[in-house]
Amino acid sequence: MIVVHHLNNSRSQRVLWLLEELGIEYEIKRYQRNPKTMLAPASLREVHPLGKSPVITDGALTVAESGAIVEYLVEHYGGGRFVPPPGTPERLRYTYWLHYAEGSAMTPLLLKLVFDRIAKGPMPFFARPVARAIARRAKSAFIEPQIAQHLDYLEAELGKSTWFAGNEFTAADIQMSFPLEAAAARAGLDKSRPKLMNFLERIHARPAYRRALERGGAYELLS
Ligand SMILES: N[C@@H](CCC(=O)N[C@@H](CS)C(=O)NCC(=O)O)C(=O)O
Repeated sequence: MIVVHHLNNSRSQRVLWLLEELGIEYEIKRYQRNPKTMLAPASLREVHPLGKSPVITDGALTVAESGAIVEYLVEHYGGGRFVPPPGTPERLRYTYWLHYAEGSAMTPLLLKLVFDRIAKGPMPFFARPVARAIARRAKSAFIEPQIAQHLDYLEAELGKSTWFAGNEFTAADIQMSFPLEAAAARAGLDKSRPKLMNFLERIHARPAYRRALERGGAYELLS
């Protein structure tokens, strides 16, 4: 039996969604973030040394890192579904988006989250104006232009095909959902990029996405 070690408000939601799309049985073991630090509890390190979410166990096997989990589940339980056939241009695009989501898109989004927190976090009153000025400068000079460049690129890519890897929905769309949801929640993705907003609407309407939310619990996007 597959067990999803599920941290509240996390990327693990994507794994629940994929499992629902695949229609296979799984269990959820829940972990709660520390409300102050937002870090996962130490008990998650008993599953995998990094103690990050998502992580799954399948019998004796432990698989961490969302891209690797997606590949594992599609390969072992997909029966050819949610992945383009090997050797096709769509398959290469699929692999690209599977890596891009965490390897490229999440970097500036995470930096934005960190600098937003620095500016708002507790500190001596005399340090606050300096910390705020540094955070503002880092965001305006580097982070926000980077996010805008990624979002423009993604908007253009979704002008070429219905889904990220081609005209069929694949697990790469599931993997891409997190950076786009994070961008909509806290990094300015809005209706000025209609193809991306339409992508979000389409995924949110999928019955499997809704079932995953029901089982995992509504989530708020953090990191
Ligand atoms: N690239 C990793 C990122 C894993 C990650 O950072 N997960 C966050 C939740 S979305 C986490 O576990 N945060 C809590 C912590 O770092 O303690 C993946 O895609 O699996």
